[in-house]
Parts: sequence; C-alpha cells; structure tokens
Amino acid sequence: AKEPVRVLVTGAAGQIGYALVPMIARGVMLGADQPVILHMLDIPPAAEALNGVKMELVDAAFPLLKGVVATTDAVEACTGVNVAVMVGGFPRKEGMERKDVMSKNVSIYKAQASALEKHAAANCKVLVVANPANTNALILKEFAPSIPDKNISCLTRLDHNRALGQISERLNVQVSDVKNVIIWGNHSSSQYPDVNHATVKTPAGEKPVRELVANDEWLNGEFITTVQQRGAAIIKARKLSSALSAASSACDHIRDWVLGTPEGTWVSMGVYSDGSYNVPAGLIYSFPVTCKNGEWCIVQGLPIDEFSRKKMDATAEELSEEKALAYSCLS
Ligand code: NAX
Repeated sequence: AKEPVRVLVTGAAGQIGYALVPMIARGVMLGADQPVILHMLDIPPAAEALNGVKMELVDAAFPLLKGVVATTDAVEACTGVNVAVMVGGFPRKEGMERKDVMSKNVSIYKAQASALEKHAAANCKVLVVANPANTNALILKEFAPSIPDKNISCLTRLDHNRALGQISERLNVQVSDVKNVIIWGNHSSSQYPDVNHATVKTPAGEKPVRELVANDEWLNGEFITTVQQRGAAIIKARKLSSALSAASSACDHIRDWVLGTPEGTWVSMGVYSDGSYNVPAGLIYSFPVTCKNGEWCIVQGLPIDEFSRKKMDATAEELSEEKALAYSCLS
C-alpha cells in the first residue's frame, strides 16, 4: 500500500475549503489509490467551524483518508506536508483600498511562507488559490527562498477550464474533446484567454477551434470577456463566489502537476516566469505548461500574433504593478 500524502488546505473552513477537502479525501486530487492525511488551517474566529468540517470528514468515512489535522497554528498545519493548497486570505471588502487588501495578504503570505519553508516536507508543491493569487504566490516565493521556484504556483486552471467550457457550449461538443486553450497572465480580468492553438477532437481528426467556430468577432470579443468576467457572473447569480469549480480546478492543477499531462495536451498554470514569450522574468504569470515526473515545463515556440502580444503585455503590466504595490507594503 502507498504511504499517505499529507495535503495542507489553508482557509479550510471557508467555502472553497468545504468543497475541496472532500474531493481530496475521495482521491480526486492525487488518485483513487493514494491515501491522504488532510492538514486544515484556519484562523481563530473560524476554529469552531473548522472543527465542524473535521467532524464531517470523520462522518463521511472516506476510505482513503488516513488522518485529519485541524488547527489554527501555522507551524502545526505545515509540518511534513507534501502538497500545500493556499486558499486562506484576506478578501477585498467594499470600500477598502487595494493597498490595504494587498498589505493584509502580504503579511499572511510572508508568515505562511516561513512556516512552509521551515516545516513542510522537502520538495513540497505549493498552489496559491487566494487572491491576488499570482502576487500572493510571488510573496510566498520571496519569503521561502529554500523552496525551489519550480515548486510554487498559482491557480489559473479555473480560468482555463472556463475557456474549455465556453468553447464546448458554443460548438455543442464534449468538453473533454476540447484542448490546448491558454490562459496568459494574471488571474484577474486582465487575463488573456487564447484559443489560437486550441483544437477539438472530431471524427475527422483534430480541428482548430478557430476553424470550427468560424467567428473571429466572437472569439476575439465576447468569448474573452465571458471568461474574464465569469467570476463576477457567478457572484451575481449565487451571491457567493465560485467554490465547487474552484475546488475542482485546484484538484486538476495538482493532479496534472503530480501525475502528468496527457501526451499532446497542455494546461495553464501560474508559474515563475523565466522570460519565455518575452514575459518579464520574476513575475508569477500564467503560461501553457506540460507536466512530467512531477515537474512543469512551459510550452515553447507557439507563434504569437499582434492581437495576443498586446493582451499578454497588458496583463504582464498589471502584474508588475501588483508586484510593486506588494513590495511597497513590505517597507
Ligand atoms: P472564504 O472567505 O469562504 O474562505 C476563506 C477562508 O480563509 C476563511 O475561512 C478565513 O477564515 C480563512 N483565512 C483568512 N485568513 C487566513 C489565514 N491567515 N490563514 C488561514 N486561513 C485564513 O473564501 P473562499 O470563497 O473560500 O475563497 C478563498 C480565496 O480564493 C479568496 O481569496 C478568493 O478570492 C480566491 N479565489 C481564487 C480563485 C482562483 O481561481 N485563483 C477562484 C475562486 C476564488 O475567488
């Protein structure tokens, strides 16, 4: 039998946490034959609710779940974890300045970076979900210098999956037959959902999405804004932000990272830029990646047209500004 993998979920008493922990305990994230021990962290005001989640995990009698740690102590939560999903953060409330929200998250991610660096298992893989996701991940990276850059990422897989979903609805095809969309840049409304390399599996072989949709106006307009604004549309409809889709995408992100992407398929991950595609090095930016043996690798050599270039640069510019704002909170 396999040794259990320890998975940390911060903000585990929140909405995404509530959807995510049962998925992990059912093997959706790491596989149906992989036992897990869940480490759940939240803050003292949520301690009672967190304990309630722990009670429900016990009650669900998940065969793969070999233990649950529920705590408000970051050191205890981080100790020995192999995978860390960082969902906890400070949300933007109405009337708050961007700088004030950034400042709260910078201090949270600075502290949790140290706890992970000192106490997580060697080679722990980190996924930041909490917003501003890219910049929180960058702060985490800066304050956990002994964790390799390659082990720190942020979630843009939800945006990627939303793009697949929109194409599948438009063409009335199975979502599993659509692949290789790309989310470039920030997990914010400046992100660029790119279909220029996306394909659909048809009885006559793989066809480009552009050819099948045959409507550049829709692809360059409404498709992009729908994906960019999907989070807001969910809030409007549900009066709560995306939770089940965020949790499911977080599982997809870790599963593909650990177990590998299928041959010929790439996914989007927010990762530390090495300057590929002329994206400034030193930002956490969403790129198309393939994964093998537990490591991601940026897909190289895709042709970029002028329309894409502008959008990729605009979202990089926003990330550079966020980075500057985050650093100004440190001094
Ligand atoms: P909730 O407010 O329901 O849950 C957040 C939880 O984090 C709360 O239980 C809170 O007590 C806890 N928390 C706060 N500070 C903490 C700290 N220092 N340590 C540990 N826990 C802490 O929010 P939820 O809807 O679950 O969303 C969580 C985060 O995901 C938000 O930042 C949200 O903006 C972000 N999202 C990111 C997405 C992505 O694709 N990257 C999509 C979904 C989501 O909007």
